[in-house]
Amino acid sequence: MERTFAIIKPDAFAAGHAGKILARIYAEGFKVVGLKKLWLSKKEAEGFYYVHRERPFFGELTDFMSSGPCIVMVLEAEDAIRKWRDLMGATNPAEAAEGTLRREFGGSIGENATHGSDAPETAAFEIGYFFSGMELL
Ligand code: 3AN
Repeated sequence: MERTFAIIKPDAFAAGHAGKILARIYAEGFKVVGLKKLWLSKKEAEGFYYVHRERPFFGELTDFMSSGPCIVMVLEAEDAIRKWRDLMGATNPAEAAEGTLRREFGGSIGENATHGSDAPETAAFEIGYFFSGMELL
């Protein structure tokens, strides 16, 4: 079993899509090991996206991620990292495959409804950024 870190981003949460996204998560066979609603500060968003600090969209991305509440989750499944990225679809919703979450709920490359870790090291950092061990029993 593998764990990955996921976010229902502020755009999807504000649009009322959290319930539908969670229903897909359960339907695809993930176990939801951790879940909480948060409203990130700009600083917290910058810390989370630290690896992207040199990218031109860093300011836009961290403004958006701190613009409203989101839901952060730890999902468990076999091959969870790849499985969750497949379910999300491509970063740009316009390029995401039919049936993926970003295709259905994403509005643009910046406001794309969901986040998912891209590798085991990233998942470990991201899970630890938001959850203590005791919250993931
Ligand atoms: P992914 O989330 O699919 O792994 P990354 O790691 O390339 O994509 O980018 C991290 C986040 O940065 C994306 N989820 C998206 O919200 C944002 N982002 C990526 N590219 C752009 C862009 N060209 N303009 C604005 N935001 C972007």
